[in-house]
Amino acid sequence: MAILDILHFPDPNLRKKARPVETIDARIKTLASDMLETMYKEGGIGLAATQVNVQKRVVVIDLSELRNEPMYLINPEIISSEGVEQMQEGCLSVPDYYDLVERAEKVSFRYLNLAGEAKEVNADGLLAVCIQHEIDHLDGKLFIDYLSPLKRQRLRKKLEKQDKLQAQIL
Ligand code: GNR
Ligand code: NI
Repeated sequence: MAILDILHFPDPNLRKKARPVETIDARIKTLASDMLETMYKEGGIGLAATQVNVQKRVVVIDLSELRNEPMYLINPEIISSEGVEQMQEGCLSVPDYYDLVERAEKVSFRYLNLAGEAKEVNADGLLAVCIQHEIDHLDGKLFIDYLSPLKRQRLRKKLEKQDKLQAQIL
């Protein structure tokens, strides 16, 4: 088990598109469990491999209060979506910033679990938002891409400054 470093916007690696997993081998299982541990430590509800600088289509999610209902999603895909809903979003790659994003209200998605079994889920509410947010990461997209260029520019400046200061301390 290991805690992984999470990339912060505007790191260009967050813009890379992740490749599908071909074989769910020991390396993928280690990656997924390290991602889960990292997500728990940072207090997130989801994490995409892109955020830990691995360009593979692997996502972990846990929406439970007790942090004991992990979902490991390999090659997740949205099959269909309906409706529109706004929700306040945050992202571990955009620390300390929250804003409203409009997304599909309900989605059906499929994925492989760590045993390689195909699963299909109909989701609404937080799970629907989270899976859309995580698949966006795998495609190099961030929730702040849905905001105005001005807001994004301000955030870029703030986070660049913050991460530069952090680098001096470390
Ligand atoms: O922890 C997270 N919370 C969250 C809240 C609303 C919408 C999406 C999310 S995902 C985020 C963790 C993260 O950055 N996942 O990529
Ligand atoms: Ni995120």
